[in-house]
Amino acid sequence: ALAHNLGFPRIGAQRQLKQSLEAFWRGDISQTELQQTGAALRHQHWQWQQQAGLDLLPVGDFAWYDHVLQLAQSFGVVPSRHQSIEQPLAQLFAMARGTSNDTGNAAALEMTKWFDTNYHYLVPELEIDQGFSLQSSSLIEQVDEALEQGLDIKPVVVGPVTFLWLSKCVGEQFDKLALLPQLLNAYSQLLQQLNQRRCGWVQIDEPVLSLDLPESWLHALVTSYQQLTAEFEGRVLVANYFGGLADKLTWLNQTGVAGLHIDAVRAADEVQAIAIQWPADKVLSIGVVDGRNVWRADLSAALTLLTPLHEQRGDNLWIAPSCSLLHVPVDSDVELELDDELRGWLAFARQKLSEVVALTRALNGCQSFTDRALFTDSDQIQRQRAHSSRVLNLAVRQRCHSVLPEHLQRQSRFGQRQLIQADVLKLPKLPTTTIGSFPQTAAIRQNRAALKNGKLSQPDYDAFIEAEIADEIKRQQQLDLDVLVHGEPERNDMVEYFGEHLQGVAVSQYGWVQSYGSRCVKPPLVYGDVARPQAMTVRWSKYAQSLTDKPVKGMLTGPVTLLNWSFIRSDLPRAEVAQQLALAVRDEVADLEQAGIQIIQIDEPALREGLPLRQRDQQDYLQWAVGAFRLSANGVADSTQIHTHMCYCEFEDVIESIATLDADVISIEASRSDMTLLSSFIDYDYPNAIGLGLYDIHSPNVPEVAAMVADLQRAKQTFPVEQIWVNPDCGLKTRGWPETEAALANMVAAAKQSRTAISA
Ligand code: THG
Ligand code: ZN
Repeated sequence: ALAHNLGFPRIGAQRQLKQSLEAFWRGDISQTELQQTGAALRHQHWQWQQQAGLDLLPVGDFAWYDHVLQLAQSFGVVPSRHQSIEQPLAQLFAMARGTSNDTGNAAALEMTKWFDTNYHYLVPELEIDQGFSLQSSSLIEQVDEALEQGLDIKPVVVGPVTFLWLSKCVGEQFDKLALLPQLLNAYSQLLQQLNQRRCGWVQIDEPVLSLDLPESWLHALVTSYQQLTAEFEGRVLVANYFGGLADKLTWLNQTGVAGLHIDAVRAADEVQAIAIQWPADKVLSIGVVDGRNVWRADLSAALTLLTPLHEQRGDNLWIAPSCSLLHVPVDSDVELELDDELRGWLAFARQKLSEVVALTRALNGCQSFTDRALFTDSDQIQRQRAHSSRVLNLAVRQRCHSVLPEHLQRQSRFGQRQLIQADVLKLPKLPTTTIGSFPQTAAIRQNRAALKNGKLSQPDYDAFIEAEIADEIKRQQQLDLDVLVHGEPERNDMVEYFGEHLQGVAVSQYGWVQSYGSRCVKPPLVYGDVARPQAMTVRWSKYAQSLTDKPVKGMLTGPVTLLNWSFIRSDLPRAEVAQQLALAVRDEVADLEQAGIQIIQIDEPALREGLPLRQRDQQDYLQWAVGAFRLSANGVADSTQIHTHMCYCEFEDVIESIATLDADVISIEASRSDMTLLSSFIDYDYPNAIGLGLYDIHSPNVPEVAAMVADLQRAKQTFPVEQIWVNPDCGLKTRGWPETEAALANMVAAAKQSRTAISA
C-alpha cells in the first residue's frame, strides 16, 4: 500500500500567510517578501509531509487566496472588468477583493461556500462565448519548485466537471456544458505541461461526484476523462470527497482513469461495494482518516477495514485522509493549554498524516516503533473516550430524553404574539435595528489580547467592555435607532465565544482554519455532552439595557450554527449534539428574559450550509435542525420577541423550514441580490416579520437614503407594512465607525421618510 495526501492547509501553523497577505495589502511588505512567505510555507509543508513518511506529496494545493480562483485565472477566466490589470498577482487580488479608484469600481467575484464546509471559494464567471487557454499556471510553478527540491510529487487540481459546475453564467444565460470542449482544451494544455515534467500521477478533484448530478453531467464526466486520460502520459487519480459516489461508479468505469479516491468517512457504507466493483488492477485510494474533523482515528478499526482490501490490491491500495486537510488546523501538539488527555484525543493535519502512514506501514508489514505506539495509543484513547466522565453527563442525557413536543412550541400563534408584542414594545412602523455586532476596533482587540496574556486583569477588562457598551448605546441613541444592541465587544467570534463558555466544549489556541482569503476561524471542539454552567451573555445585555429606555436585543448564536461551525464529537449523532446545544441556548434565552430583555435574537447563518449534499438526506436534517432552533427559542412568553438572522443564504430550497422556525422576525440579506432574495419569501407567503437587509455591509460605501427609500417602497407593495423591519444586511464588526454611523444615519432617515409616506 501507498500513503498519500490530498492537500495540506496553506494558511500556516502561525497563520503566516494571513499576516503576509494583510501586510502586502496594506503596502507594508513587497511582493517579493510575500512570495518568500509562500515559498517558505510550501517548503515547510512538504518537509512535514515527507518526514511523516508519505509516498506522494500533493503539489498545487497552495493558493494566495483560493485555489478555484487561481485555477480560473490560469485558464484565462477573468471577468472583463479585471482584464486591464496586467500584473498577475495584482489581477488575482482584484478578482478576489475588488478594486475601487477614481476611474471606477470593479467588483470582486462572488464568494460562496465550498460544498458543506466553512471554506469559501470565488465563483468563476463564464460568458456565453467564454474562451479558455492556459496562461502562466501556479500549478506548474509549484510543480517546478517541488521537483527542484527533489520531492516525489503528485500534482493536484480541481477537475473540469467540478470547475464548470461551480462556475456561474454571466450575461446571457446558456448551458454551461456547451463550454466543456473549450475548457477541456485548457486542461489538456495543463496536462501537457505535466507530461513535459514527467509527472507519474495527477490528482484531479471532482467533489461534485458527491452531489445528485443530472445525467448530462455524467456524460460530461465520461467525455472529460476519456479525453484527459488519453492526453496525459502519466496516470490520473480522480478524487472525490464529502460524500459517496457509488451511484456513479459505472460512469467512472467508462472513463479510463487509473485511480479513484473515495471518502471512506462520509461514505463508509460504500467502501465494500466499490472495492468489489472498481477493477483490482486500478488504484483505489481509501480516505479513512477524517479530513473534516479533529479527533484521532480508530486505527485498529481502520486496519480491519483495510486489510482485506490490501490482500486484494497490494500496491494498488492507497491510504489517505478523506479529503484535503485544508479544513483542519495544522498541529495539535502545540496546544499546550489543553490538558494532556484532551490533547491526546486530537489529530490535526500533521497528526493525521502520521496516522495515514502508520496504517500504510502496518499493511505493508514494516511498522516502526512509533507506528506501533500510535496503534497502542489509539486503542487506549478509544476506550478512554468511551468511558470518560467528561464526555458523558447524565443530567444532560436525562434532559434530552425528557424533551417534549410542547417545548418546541410557542404559547400562541404569530398573529396573537404580534399583537401582544406591539403592545409591550410600542415600536414605530418600519422599526430600525442592527444585526448585533459593532466595529471590533483596535482597542477592543488589544484589550482582549492583554487579558489573554495576563497584562490586563479580569475586572479591568470587564470595565473596559462596559465602557465600550455604554459608548455604543450612546451612538445608537444619537442615531435614533429603535431597537438597540449591546454591540458584542466582549466576543471574538460568534461561535468561539460560546465555545469558551460551555461545558463539554474546548477552544484551541492555534487551531485556525482558513475561511476565505486571509480570514480564519477557530472552531470550538465539542468533545462531550454540552451543558451551560452559568449565564454567558446576560451580564452584558442587562448592563446595556440599564442604560436606555429603548429595548436592547439579546444576542445569541443558534444551536445549528454552533454545531456546523464547530468540530463536533464523532460518537454521537449530529442531531443529538444539536439538541444539547439547543438546551444550553434555551437556558440562556430564559435567563435573558428573566433579566428583563424583551427581544432576543438567535442567529442561524449556518442553517442552510449544513444542508446535506444529497437530497435524500435533506428532510431529516431540516427536521432536526429546525427542531433544535425551536427548542432553543420557544420557551419564552408571547410578549418576548424572538429574532433570527441568516446571511448569504439560498433560501428557495429551505424557505418552508425557515418559516417553520417561527421566529417573530427574521433578518435576511436582501441588498446584494437587489432584493431578489425576497422573492422566495413573497412566493412562499412568508407569515412572520422580515428584517430587510437594506444595505451591504461588506463594502465601506455609504448607502444613499433615496435608494433605501425606493427599496422600502417596493417592499411595502409586497408585504403588509406591519411585517417589515429595517436593518443592514449583516453584523458590522468588520467595518469602521465612520462609515457605520454614516450608513446607519441614512438608513434611519430612509425609514422615517417611508413612515411619513405611510401615515400620509
Ligand atoms: N464565524 C465563524 N464562521 C463563519 C463566520 C463567523 N463562517 C462564515 C463567515 N462568518 C465567514 N466570515 C468570516 C469573516 C471574518 C473572519 C472570519 C470569517 C475574521 N476572522 C478573524 C481573522 O481571520 O483575522 C479572526 C480573528 C479573531 O477571531 O480574533 O475576521 O463569523 N465561526
Ligand atoms: Zn449575517
